[in-house]
Amino acid sequence: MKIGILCYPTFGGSGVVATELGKALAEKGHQIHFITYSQPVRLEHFSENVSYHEVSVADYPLFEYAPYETALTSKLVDVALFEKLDLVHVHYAIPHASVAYMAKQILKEQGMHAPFVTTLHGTDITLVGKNPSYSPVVTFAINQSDAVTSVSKSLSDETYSFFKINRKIEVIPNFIDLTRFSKQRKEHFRKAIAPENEKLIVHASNFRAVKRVGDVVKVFSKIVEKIPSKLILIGDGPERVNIERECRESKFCDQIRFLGKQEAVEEILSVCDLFVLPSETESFGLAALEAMACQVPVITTNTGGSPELNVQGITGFMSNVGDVDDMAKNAIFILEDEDRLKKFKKHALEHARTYDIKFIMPRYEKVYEEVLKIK
Ligand code: GMT
Repeated sequence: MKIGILCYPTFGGSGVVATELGKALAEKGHQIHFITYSQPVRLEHFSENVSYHEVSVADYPLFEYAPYETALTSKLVDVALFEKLDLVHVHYAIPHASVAYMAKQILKEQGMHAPFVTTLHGTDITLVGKNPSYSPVVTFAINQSDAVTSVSKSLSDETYSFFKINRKIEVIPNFIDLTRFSKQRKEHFRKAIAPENEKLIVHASNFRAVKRVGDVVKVFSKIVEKIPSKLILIGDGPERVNIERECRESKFCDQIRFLGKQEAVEEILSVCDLFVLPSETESFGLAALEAMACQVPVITTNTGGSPELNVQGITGFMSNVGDVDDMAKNAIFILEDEDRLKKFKKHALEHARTYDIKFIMPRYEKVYEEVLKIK
């Protein structure tokens, strides 16, 4: 199949899923065309079946806001016609689903049928999509999609309960490439960060308010009182400056390292003992799955799609949002006993294996096949 993919190219779950899925489809022989405003972060290497088409937005003094959607639609139309795309897969509803709808109408006028699949990722529904500035368009574009998927049952339930949706939403969870995300021998990293063999606690995110990174630090400050440990914070985003300020003023400053954005997250995860993701909401929690694949148990909240991924008492623990005492208590329980820690690590990996891209990618292919049957 010839598939156009629209996504956000930056660090972030939806872009990662879009890029990894596109790469895997390409490996299987499909021709993949990424259309976005900069090179997707995980699209590092040349691949015979992958092309990247950059969208440039022509500016004009009249524009207070340059019309990215118009430029993206035009680029999609151009690529679809020239490359003879069979279908378009859009990741993150805003603005990609309405862009694909518009392109479909333009292409129809030119005698081409270009169906589109919309994958809902989370904040496009739970935070941004609900905003009245966007919700009518999001509702319309979801209903007009030729197929809709969501990354968890919780997200699909939330979509049905908030928007007037008159069509099926298929749940296809996030996935993991276990050839990349697996425990690697990086003992020298561990030595450098934790020379006294302290336990390593880790968090990775885009440091947006929804991630509640402040809670990670609170949980860590309780753990470190009982168990010698270090905290590694991976990623960057709007809240980082505040968290960094707080940490600099805390007595644990020396035990906390901010690593910023990292390409090879799996190398760092490989030496860690516990991942903390205390988000306000998390439609799936890809970062937690990546940790589990590297044999790192997880402490998450019990909201959104987290209970679909994190098995209470087996792969880690879940607590109510903001309940840092409970999170710390559970973290200490996992870390204080070596045998118990080993068990949690083993179970985290076993569970992560069920999300192997090998099992999940064919489910998207099936959706594409269904869509192509409908004319
Ligand atoms: O977590 C973010 O803020 C990034 C966001 C995105 O759209 O890039 O991630 C969402 O999509 C991921 C991939 O499907 C999910 O694993 C994340 O749970 C989801 N984030 C939230 O729901 C907050």
